[in-house]
Amino acid sequence: MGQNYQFDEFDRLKIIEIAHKFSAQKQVADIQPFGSGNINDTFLVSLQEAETYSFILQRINTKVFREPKLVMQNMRTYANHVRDRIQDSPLDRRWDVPQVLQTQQGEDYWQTESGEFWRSLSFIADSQSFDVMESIEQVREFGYALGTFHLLTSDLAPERLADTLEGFHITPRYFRQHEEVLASSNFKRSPEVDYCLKFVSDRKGLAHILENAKVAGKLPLRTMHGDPKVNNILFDRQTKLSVSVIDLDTVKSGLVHYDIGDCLRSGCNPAGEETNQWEDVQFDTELCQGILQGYFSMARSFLTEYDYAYIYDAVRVITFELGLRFFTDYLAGSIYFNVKYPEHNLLRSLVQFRLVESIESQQTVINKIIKDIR
Ligand code: ADP
Ligand code: GN1
Ligand code: MG
Repeated sequence: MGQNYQFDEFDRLKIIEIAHKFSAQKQVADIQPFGSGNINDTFLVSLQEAETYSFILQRINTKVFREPKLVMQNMRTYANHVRDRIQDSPLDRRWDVPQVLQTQQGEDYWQTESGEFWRSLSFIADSQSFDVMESIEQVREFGYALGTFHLLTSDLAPERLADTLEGFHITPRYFRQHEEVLASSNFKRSPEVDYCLKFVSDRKGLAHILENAKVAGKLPLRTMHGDPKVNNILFDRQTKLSVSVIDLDTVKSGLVHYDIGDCLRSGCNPAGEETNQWEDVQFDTELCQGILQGYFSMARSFLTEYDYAYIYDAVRVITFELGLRFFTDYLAGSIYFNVKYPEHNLLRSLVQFRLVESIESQQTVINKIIKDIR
């Protein structure tokens, strides 16, 4: 819920008490809801002794991540791998990985009696995240960050990572879910709902493109991030360079194409995925070029011919998939994504579907960009 999270004095005191479990006996001065994630509840914890020192405290959404201990296990596997790899071949610039902080009992998490699952992460200093990209220089850095993530994990065998969210980014499964919800829920019809229903039924063919390429052996399973959207990348406040890829809950075995697609989907939509003006949403191909320049600068060493051939499909499929996920969640009564008002997920799906239309209308331009700068 991030900054949407409403909490009273009772909650505040309870959360401060939990923060103390991770604070290595230092006094907690304050906690503040932080960031704008759609899944977990995130807080910034400040300690009394040093004003600038702080850490991140998160309540994992256990309705989404049913086995949060596996999430923590993956975070360790990932962080250790990247630490070793950077030690062996250092990058020529700042690159940080959030560290899992332990409780005073030496655990990676704290579970409350009611079953809430809390964890803490080191705060990436002097950094900030953005909900919308603002310039070509910034999107180049966004692409560079994902390329760095993929390069650093290109030798992390995906089998070493647990599956923290079954079915995540298997587009045909979202179609099946959609059909089940349609059959069982009593949703309200409106022109927007009808537009979305038609949009989905017109694009059934999209669901299998990447999965078929996987089955045919064209696209291999690799370590993927799963959620590399704009605000999961941190930028240095001074240099403006990207310095970290965060939100590691979905790091697991999968197709890097879902990542490349998601990076382009979220980085090339200047209106942002929370805009009210969904009819004006456009996929910006100059931003697309900037992202891919940054991404390819790190990823050329491991990308194959097939990888390049599926980039256009990746951006179209993942954008459609997210629209479908928002729409299905709206029809089901908003049980997955955190929302601020009842129609929130419907509006979010309209934004993504409009973006799909804009991507489709610029297929030739996007493919030319990929060909020219690969
Ligand atoms: P969610 O899964 O809900 O999206 P995130 O892990 O992405 O949760 O955290 C939400 C926001 O909190 C991020 O977008 C970022 O702004 C901030 N954040 C999370 N972890 C860190 C960190 N280690 N250092 C600095 N900021 C962070
Ligand atoms: C969620 O947690 P957050 O806000 O970074 C979602 C992503 C979606 C994204 C859309 C685990 O990401 O898949 O693309 O919202 N994460 C999960 O904003 O479902
Ligand atoms: Mg996030």
